[in-house]
Amino acid sequence: EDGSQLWLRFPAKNGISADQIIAKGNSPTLNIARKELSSHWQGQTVELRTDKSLKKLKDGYTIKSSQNKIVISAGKEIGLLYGVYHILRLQQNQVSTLNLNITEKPSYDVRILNHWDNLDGTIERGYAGHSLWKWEDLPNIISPRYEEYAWANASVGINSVVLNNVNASPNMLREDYLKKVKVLADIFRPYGIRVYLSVNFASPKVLGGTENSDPLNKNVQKWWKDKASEIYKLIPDFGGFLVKANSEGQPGPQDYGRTHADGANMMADVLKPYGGIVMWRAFVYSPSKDDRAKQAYLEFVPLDGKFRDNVIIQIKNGPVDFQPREAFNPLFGALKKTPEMVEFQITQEYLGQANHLVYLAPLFKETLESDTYSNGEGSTIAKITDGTLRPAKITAISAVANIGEDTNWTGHHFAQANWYAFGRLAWNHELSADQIAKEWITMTFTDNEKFVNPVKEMMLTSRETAVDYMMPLGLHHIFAGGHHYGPEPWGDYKGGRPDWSPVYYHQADKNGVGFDRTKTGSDAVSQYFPPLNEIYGNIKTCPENLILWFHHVPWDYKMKDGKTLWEELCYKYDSGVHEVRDYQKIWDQMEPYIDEQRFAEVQSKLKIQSKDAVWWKDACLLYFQTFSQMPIPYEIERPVHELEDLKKIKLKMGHHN
Ligand code: BDP
Repeated sequence: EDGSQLWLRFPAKNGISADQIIAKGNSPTLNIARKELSSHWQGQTVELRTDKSLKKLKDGYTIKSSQNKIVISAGKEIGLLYGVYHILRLQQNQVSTLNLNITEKPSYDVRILNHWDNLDGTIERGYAGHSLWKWEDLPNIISPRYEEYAWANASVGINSVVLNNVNASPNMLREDYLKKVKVLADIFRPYGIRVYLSVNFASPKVLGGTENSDPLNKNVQKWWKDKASEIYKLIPDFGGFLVKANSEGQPGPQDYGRTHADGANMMADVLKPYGGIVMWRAFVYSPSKDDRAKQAYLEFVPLDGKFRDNVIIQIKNGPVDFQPREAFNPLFGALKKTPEMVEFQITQEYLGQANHLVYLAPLFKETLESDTYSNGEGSTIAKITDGTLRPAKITAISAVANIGEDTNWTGHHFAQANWYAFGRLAWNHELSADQIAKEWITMTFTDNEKFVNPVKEMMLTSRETAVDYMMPLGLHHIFAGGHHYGPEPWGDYKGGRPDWSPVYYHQADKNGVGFDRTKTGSDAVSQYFPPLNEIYGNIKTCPENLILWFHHVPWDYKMKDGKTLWEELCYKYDSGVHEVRDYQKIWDQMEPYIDEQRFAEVQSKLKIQSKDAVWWKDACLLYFQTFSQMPIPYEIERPVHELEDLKKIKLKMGHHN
């Protein structure tokens, strides 16, 4: 049992016979649906019907069943395939399919994974081995995993992928690479998956020899126009471009005194005739200016209304960078006339990478359910991005993938759940983290309740646990520089970028700790709609789980439970450690219910996580204690490290950016 089968584990015996599958047509997508049924479906006869009147359901479908027959109807063939996965999921979850009356319509049109894969096979922030895409072998040699990958995505409704890193090599758009991309697109197409590419803004100059890459330069525009036509000849359903521009050293329109809108629109215009879109990232910040958490808003709000209708602004869930917990990004809801989409990170760059068990659905839900108040109460990020509050031509949701060539795809067996959860929420953002966890556990391991219940509990609490042992109470970005794995709250990159230094984010001194983002501080609170600006801006009303995000809080500040801030911090770190210890106890009792290999692999990862939790606790408490000068409460586990030793660890691991 190596985990390679993901959640796609079906009964060993065959499914229904060919005469129990009623479907007209022979398209590749329909044939996959037939194959799934005849290999895995063990219930009634299934009829698949395309029905033009169901076009309004987009990729959705209806399922109606009786004792003898299930009818799946959809406006498009891909909806039929999704319907087939739906009934297979019910079968795997032991749900009766005798009396179904289901209508499904996806929450988002574009449900997209962003791969941060480089052309040399490495993956930026990838922890599951090298890239799945074998660029050297393509277009001639075809890995069987391309189709398995498409299969897994289709089974949860993911319908789009960006193949390459947002820090994009211009070579991605070279003719030879496009021919390789075409092969992948052809394999993915029957599974309903469209291919997109990250593009480097300087491509015209680098590849085409234009004098610059100024978006208003006619030669540059022509280069992109020709490139688009070349791409669409190879890949007629090509999805479009993802662009990281003028961010962390990447080229962009500002290099030529142009705006993000100028850059995005130039690309949007060349893609428009083919139905392509531009996902333009709002992740922009520079060291010289304001509070990093404010910069995306400052940059994009003045451009609202200036973008073409096939541009969508892709916004990370938080305003800093995929931290264990951030306030939501205030740009959500602030653009009134420009479509917005969320970018989540499935790969656990800041959450213990492939070593820690952290189930991310609660984090995704926290963002989607955050009320921005942009159009009054109830203006959740889900409703802003899914078209409910902002009628949009296209709606989308994205996440940075955690997939690599490791046998189990994601490094940690439980990291598969995060890929699964993203897909399920992209399809239906109203599903609960609980339901998704239950489905996933049942499909991936066993339906035995003695396993499902405790493991689900562990998953559901795991994100908060990681917050507790890494950065509770709104602390953020106190990671070791470069790799972002362990703690480095003392990090102060003098001569480097202050906005990459942990000390910039926690601001600890003898009075207290935390980033003052109130009116008298950086005033990031003003970027939130009322009443949130007031709620966050007032230390008395600010939620305590974000208090150090918005306030510089005195060490002896009284928290709601009567403890001082310092004590509260100590207890939080300590409870994080205890929670992971509890996971070890839970997991060890799970041995009888599952296979040896996965049991042992998860067990050994939990040991690492436990040690890391202690490492985090000791590093942060011993370091912050040098400012607070207060004792660590005696009920709490004593540190087992010396601060000076912990500080040396960073030298061993080094910095790469
Ligand atoms: C940060 C990563 C960096 C990415 C960047 C981005 O550390 O590797 O390139 O975000 O999203 O999280 O562009």
